[in-house]
Amino acid sequence: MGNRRSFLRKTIVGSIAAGIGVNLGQAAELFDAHTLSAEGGPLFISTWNHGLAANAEAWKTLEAGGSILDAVEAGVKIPEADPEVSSVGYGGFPDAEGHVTLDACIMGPDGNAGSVTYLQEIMHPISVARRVMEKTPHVILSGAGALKFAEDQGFKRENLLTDNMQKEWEAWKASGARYAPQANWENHDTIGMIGIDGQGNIAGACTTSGMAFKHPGRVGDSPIIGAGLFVDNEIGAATSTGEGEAILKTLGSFLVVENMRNGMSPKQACKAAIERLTQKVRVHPQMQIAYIAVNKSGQTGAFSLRPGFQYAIHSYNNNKLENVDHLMEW
Ligand code: SD4
Repeated sequence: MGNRRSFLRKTIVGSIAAGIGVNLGQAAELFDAHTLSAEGGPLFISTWNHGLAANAEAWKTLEAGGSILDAVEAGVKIPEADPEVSSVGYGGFPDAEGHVTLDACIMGPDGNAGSVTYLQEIMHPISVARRVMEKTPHVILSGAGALKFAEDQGFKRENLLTDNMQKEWEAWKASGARYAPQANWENHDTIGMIGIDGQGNIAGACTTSGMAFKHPGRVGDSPIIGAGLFVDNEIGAATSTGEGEAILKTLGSFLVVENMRNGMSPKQACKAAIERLTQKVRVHPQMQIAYIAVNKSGQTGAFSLRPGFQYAIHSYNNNKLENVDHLMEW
């Protein structure tokens, strides 16, 4: 972030504190609340509570001089490598045959994008997606081809199925092995992150192990540009979490960005995309869907189909979880 903005912020926060008799922390909060939307970033938002650690890492990366693309990649690598996060990367729920299969995509301010689907044995699918974007003329590589590309690029093959997940899978098999979409798993699921830097450049990343016990070969919304993530550097960006099939059928993240292009705020845009989904797709009792979005001026917003979804917002000195309004009850 620019030194000029950082200097200005310090000066203004000092004056606010002196002028209205609050401490520096309170003044900083006031400043951030009232200037981010006017001046844009830096700002990171991420889905679910695992977004807090991801945002913190993204912020650190940007502060150390990384690009906004570097920042979102570094951010989502935190839950990818965390065995306790059961919905992303290492330690994620396996498919019906006990294999952890990963989907991820990344999109930059220049409109370039890369993606991997059905990738196995690689800890950081987001980094492979970035290589697809930067090193190939393609957007998506899948399955065995994506794995071969990753190995050619120097990524190491690793076992991503933890003992805990092996037990979960065995218990699921023993219980009759019926697939049922499950959302809001311990308040974390797919991580989708959007970042906007001090110059207003926007990038996004989305990575997941997909729905637990899914059919082998199944690919969700998360690695599909326009469904799980979409960035338009002139307008804003959106990313999604929840039952990928419904998001795919309505191209949800693209729709949110188009709604913002047509004048809606990020929250209105997310709400309208959830409403569209309920008109076009059969909504079953376990379905959860959520979108988060940022517009070019750094306003954020989110909306979910059902209660329980939260997103993490990181602005200056402040990384917090925000509750999100929903359309219908469970
Ligand atoms: C998927 N959207 O694969 C992802 C997973 C998820 O709640 O977010 N589940 O469909």
